[in-house]
Amino acid sequence: MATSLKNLSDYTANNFVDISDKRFGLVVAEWNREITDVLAQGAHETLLKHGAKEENIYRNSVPGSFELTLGAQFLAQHEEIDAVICLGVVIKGDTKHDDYINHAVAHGLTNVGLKFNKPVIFGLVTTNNLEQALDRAGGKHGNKGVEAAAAAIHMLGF
Ligand code: RBF
Repeated sequence: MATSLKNLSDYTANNFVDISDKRFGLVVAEWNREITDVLAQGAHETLLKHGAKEENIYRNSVPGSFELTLGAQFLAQHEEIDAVICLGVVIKGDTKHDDYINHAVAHGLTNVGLKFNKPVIFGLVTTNNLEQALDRAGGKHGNKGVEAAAAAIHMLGF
């Protein structure tokens, strides 16, 4: 489904489990920081809104989205972390860097989740331009950080 047809108001909290004792790792890329900060804020607020405790949310930054995978692994390997939420913004440029980064992160995060058997959420906003990224970080297409947090809570109830 195109992201334009789905935004943060779409997620349903009906089946959310009690997360008051769950511990969350947030891994946030510093590239495009003005945008990733908004994603992180959305994720953080969503976790609190659904019952997570402030002291159970561990935020870490990585230089760029490519490093989200290793950052996720550093957190996921700790038994006390229940879910990891990875947030980054990759904007298409003149070269194919975006393709390489996006595919590497998608595969990497999939592997970390499978290796540690816990939710590792792909909150990577991949866009053609800055405007599309802003639209997805508190703009007209919602905040993908909110949706990433909702996905983590959903998966904890699996
Ligand atoms: N990281 C991002 O999170 N978003 C980007 O849009 C982004 N663009 C990049 C473009 C180029 C040409 C390069 C070399 C790196 C870029 N990075 C970006 C950084 C990348 O994720 C990583 O931090 C560095 O390549 C160091 O491993």
